[in-house]
Order: sequence, then structure tokens, then C-alpha cells
Amino acid sequence: MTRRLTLITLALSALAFGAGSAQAQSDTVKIGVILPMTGQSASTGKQIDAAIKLWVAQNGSKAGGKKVEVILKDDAGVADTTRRLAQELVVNDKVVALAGFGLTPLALATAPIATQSKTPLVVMAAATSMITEASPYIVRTSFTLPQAAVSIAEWAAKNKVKKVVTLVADYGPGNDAEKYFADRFVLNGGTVAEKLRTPLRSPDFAPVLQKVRDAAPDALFVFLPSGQGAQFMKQFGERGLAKAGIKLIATGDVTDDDQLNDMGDVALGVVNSHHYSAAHPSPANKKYVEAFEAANKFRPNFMSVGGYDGMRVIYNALNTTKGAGGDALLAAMKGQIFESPRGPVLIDAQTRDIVQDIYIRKVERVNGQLYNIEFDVQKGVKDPGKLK
Ligand code: VNL
Repeated sequence: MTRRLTLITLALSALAFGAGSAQAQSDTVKIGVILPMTGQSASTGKQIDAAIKLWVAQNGSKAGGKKVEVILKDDAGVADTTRRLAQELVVNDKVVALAGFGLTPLALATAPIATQSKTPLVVMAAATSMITEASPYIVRTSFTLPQAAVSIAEWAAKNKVKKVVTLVADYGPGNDAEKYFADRFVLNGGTVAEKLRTPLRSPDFAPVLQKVRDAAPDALFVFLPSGQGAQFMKQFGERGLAKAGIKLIATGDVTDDDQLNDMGDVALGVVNSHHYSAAHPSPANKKYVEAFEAANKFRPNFMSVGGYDGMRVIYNALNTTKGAGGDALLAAMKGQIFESPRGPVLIDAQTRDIVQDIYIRKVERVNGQLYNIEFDVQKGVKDPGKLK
């Protein structure tokens, strides 16, 4: 009896050992994607998930000689959930990379897990400058708010805008947008009359728009996270700010391609700065938009290219390491150069942040549809938050 039990125990542990070693040299590598698929930022999850699926459909589910398995988890935009899901993906699923991260607090909450487990973490959406400094394992394929805000501040100062009020969402990327816009605008001779903020969750724009009216600036500069632009634009229109002669300028998060076409005439003429427009006139982008719209029946926005290029960075790196993870995979992500649907892109090897062109655009109606039409560009913009 004892002997039989021992034999069974031996057999079981041999099985367990066998399974373990099969896992270690598995033919499959897993990528853990965490996105807000529900809740206030669900449109960001929807866009990035669609882009990841498009990448896999176009490039196959093999990289570095291994089968790639993407595991998608919904954090509903709640940081404690993001961290817990990341932990499970690392410990139980043994993912080679974590990816996604729809909001800054979600990326920051997960940074220690990337560091402790030496798992590369690809930020596809969140855009506060300092995120890449929260872990040496973080690589970013989205953008930074300083990249966008400095460019529109330059444009405003050169285009008869003297007095501005700023309005931002009251958290990381809003702080960045407010600071980098104001610093550059004032440096170029402008005045910031007032700095207003709305909460990240369920903002009400009516009271702040009244303050803007009272301050009567030449322009209102706005940053709000993807998903809030349409509601803001509606209230901006209803409160008659444009009629009062107050120009609207913004980062492209506000004139987001996900919602732009439904915003109506109030959005026409809004000048804004960003790294991606669905109307970007390059053959690579035409191909991207056509394939994306055919697969999804909605237009790709700037979040989608962060997801698409994030997958590209992971696939490229897996091809270099032949499927190995950890420090080798991280090293293979650094310094990548490629043409994105947005234009030429570099993953800066020192900062692990993205270097890209920032476009100045104006909302125009083209063939009955609203688009951000690019009319000026600043080439190869490094995150100004890292030029200290
Ligand atoms: C963030 C920045 C989120 C820009 C956004 O949309 C955005 C962020 C959800 O870092 O939280 O457009």
C-alpha cells in the first residue's frame, strides 16, 4: 500500500515535472493584454483590441518561430484590477510581455510587477510623460502629452492667439498638458489667464465653460482623455463660446477619430495637434484604415495605432530573441525603427519612449465626413518631458 502510494506520488511528480519542462520550452509564447473593455474608457479598449486583432490577422500568429497567443483581460479602468490581472498573467500564464494600459493610473499600478518579474510592459495608450520612468521594463508605443501640447502652444503663439484659458482633466496627462502648453505659450509671449480642471470620472463641463466665457480669452486650450471629446464639444457649442469669439484649440484627444464624425459643425475649424489622424495621407495609412474599417465598421483612432505598433514592437522583438522573454526581449524592443500608419517612428533606446512626428491639424469636412486634416508637422519629436 505504501509502496503503491509512493509510486503514484512519483508518477504524479514526474507528470508535473514533465508538464513544467514542456512549459519552459513551450512552442507557444503568450502576450497578456489588459484593457478597459467596459466602463468610461471602453472605447479605448475597443480600438486597441481591434488593432491587435488586425495585426494578428495580417501577420499571422507566429513570431520568433513560436506560436503567439494573445490573452485579453478587461480591467474596466480600475487600477487595483489591472495590477491583479497583471500578476495573474505573469505568475499563472507566464506571459512574455504585458501590454495595453488605457489610462495612466493603470500603467503606474502595474509598473512594479514588470520590474519584479523582468517582464517587458508595452504601454499602448497611457500618455503621461513619467510612465516610462516608473519601470526600466516599460516601453511606450502611444505618445506623450508634452509632445502634443508643446506643438499646439507653438502654433497658437504664431497665430494671433495672445490670451488663453486652459482646461484639462485633473490627473497625470492633464497636468502634463497644462504645464507644457502654458510654459511654451508664455515663453513665446502669450498669457494664460486661467487654468481650469475637470475630474477624470463623470466630468460636468457647464461650470468651467461659464468661467471660460467670463474670462473672454482669444482661445481655450483643452486636453481631455479619449472618449470625453464629444460631450465636451456639444456643451462648448450649446454655451455659445464660439459665437462669443473664443477659439477652441486642443490636443487631438478631443477631436478623436472615434467620435469626431458625430460631433457636427461645432468641431469644424478646431486646430489641434497629435501624432495620428485617420486622414494621414500616406500609402501605409490608407492600407491600414481600409483594412481596419473593413474588419470593424468603425474608424481607427490614435489609440488603435498604439495597439497596432505595440504588437509590431513585440513581434519584431520575439523574432530577434527567437521567442525568448525577459531582458533579451526588452533589449530587442529598444531602438526599433519602422513606418507606422502615423508616419516614421523610433523607440528611443535610452528612454524606451516613442519618438515621432507631431502634426498640426484642422477639422474639415471631406466627402461629407469630419476629419483632422494635417497642415503642418514637427518631425521626430522626442518627449519634451525627458529633455530635462
Ligand atoms: C490618457 C492620455 C488617456 C490620453 C487617454 O484616453 C488619452 C492617460 C483614455 O494617460 O490616461 O487620450
